[in-house]
Formats: sequence, structure tokens, C-alpha cells
Amino acid sequence: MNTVRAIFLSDIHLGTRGCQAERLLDFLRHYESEYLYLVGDIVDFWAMKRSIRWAPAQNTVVQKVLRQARKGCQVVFIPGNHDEALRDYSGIDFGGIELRNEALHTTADGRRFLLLHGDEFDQVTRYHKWVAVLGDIGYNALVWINTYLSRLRRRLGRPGYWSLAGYAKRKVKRAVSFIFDFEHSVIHAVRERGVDGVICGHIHSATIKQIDGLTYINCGDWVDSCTAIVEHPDGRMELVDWSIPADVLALPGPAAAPAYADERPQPVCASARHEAT
Ligand SMILES: [Mn+2]
Repeated sequence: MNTVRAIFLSDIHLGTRGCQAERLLDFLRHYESEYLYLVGDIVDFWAMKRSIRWAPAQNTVVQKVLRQARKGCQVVFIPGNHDEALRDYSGIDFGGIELRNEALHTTADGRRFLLLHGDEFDQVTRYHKWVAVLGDIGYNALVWINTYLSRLRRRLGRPGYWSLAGYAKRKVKRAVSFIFDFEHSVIHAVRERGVDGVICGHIHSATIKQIDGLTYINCGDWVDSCTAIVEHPDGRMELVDWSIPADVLALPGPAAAPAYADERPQPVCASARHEAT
């Protein structure tokens, strides 16, 4: 068990086929914390209007979070655009969980972070909601195709996990500049708030980086990349990639490790790619 000070999760999308609840449960069994922040799109009410996929593991995720709150972990839930109905209830507490549209977190080393989901900085979602829904269906299609690709990979005996949606995000120029624009407009808005950085979600692209002197942190997601942000007892922030099961990482033999290392989804460096293209 890793004891950390805080855990930050976003874009779990409970209620969808793509939700990697099993991976998340495995992560939650390995990490415990004083603070747990749920940074939006935790329950996907948009997708649930089309069809509901609620696997037993998703219930266990909910139960585990509620149990954490009962045991004294401070749980803060910041709704996103997929669970925006909850935004009207900002300020209330339920089952030991604080519902807030924004939150402020001070790290052990005294840095102040503003926490928000981030959809208000996504020009597409904000101005053309129907385009966002269309994009959402397209993204889910990629994730769906990928589950079949993964099965095929396993049948061919290739270890590890490869993400088609992650690949598209890195290769498609529009996606790359979308991420770049999002990150910079978040930082631009947050600068006026007098904080040291921001922790957000929404674009399913996990990272920790400095942008114009502020720290930009994105939790990623539990649909495709299976990433979390943790704060260590000394205030150090770390991006944890939980996409690869521990038993795959521990596979013996010379072939397994290099194949995994080459094919592991690389973090997107949007600014560098943006300038290069
Ligand atoms: Mn979102």
C-alpha cells in the first residue's frame, strides 16, 4: 500500500462501456490518502441517456469512495460537463463527500492549486454542444474498436496495452492543437486567481508541466489512459500510469520488457509538437 497525501482523479465516466473500473479498483487498492479529489466527469450522465453500462466493478468503485469518506478521508467531488446536473448542488455535502464547482488545495510544501474540471476552457464544448456530443461518440467508437484490437493483440501473444485513441490524440494535428489551446487558456484564466497552479481534467490527456511559470496538471482519465495524480507526503506531485497490469510488467523474459517500453503510450508534449507542425 502506498500512503500518499492526496489523490486526484478525473474522467472516470462511470455508466459507460469504456470505463476501466477494474483498473481503477486495482489502483485504489494500492493507494490510500488523506485527501481524495474527484475532478469531474465521474458519472457519465450524457452516455447514460443513450444506454447504461453499469458493471459490478463500477459499484465497487462507488462503495470504495464512500468508505474512504467514512474513514475520515476528505473527499471533494467537482462535477464536470458529463455530470453537470450536480453543479446546481455545489456547496452541499452528501455521505461525507463535499460537492464543489471549484476547490483550492494547498500542498504539503505550501503551493496553492486551483481545482476545476476545465470544460469551460474547451471552445468546442462551450459553443457547440452538439459538436461535443458528436466528438464524444467518435471517441467512444475509438475506445470500442480498441477493446477488439487489444483482444487480438493478446491472442497474438503481444504483451502490454496500446491505445488507439491515445495514438489518434498524438498524431492528429487538430487534436494536438486542441490540447495546446486548452492548456494555455486554462493557465491564462488561472493566473488572475493568484495561485501557483491548476489541477484539471476534461481532455483525457494527463500531464504535469510548467506553462508560463505556473504548474499545469491534468489527471487524465479512466476510459483510455488509466492515469491518476498523487501528492506525496513532501508535496511532490506524480503522474501515476495504471494502464499496465502489474503482472504484465513483471513478465519474465527479455522480449516482454522492451516491447512494453516501446509501445507504452508516451505522454503528449503538446507545446513541442505544436511548434514543430
Ligand atoms: Mn469533461
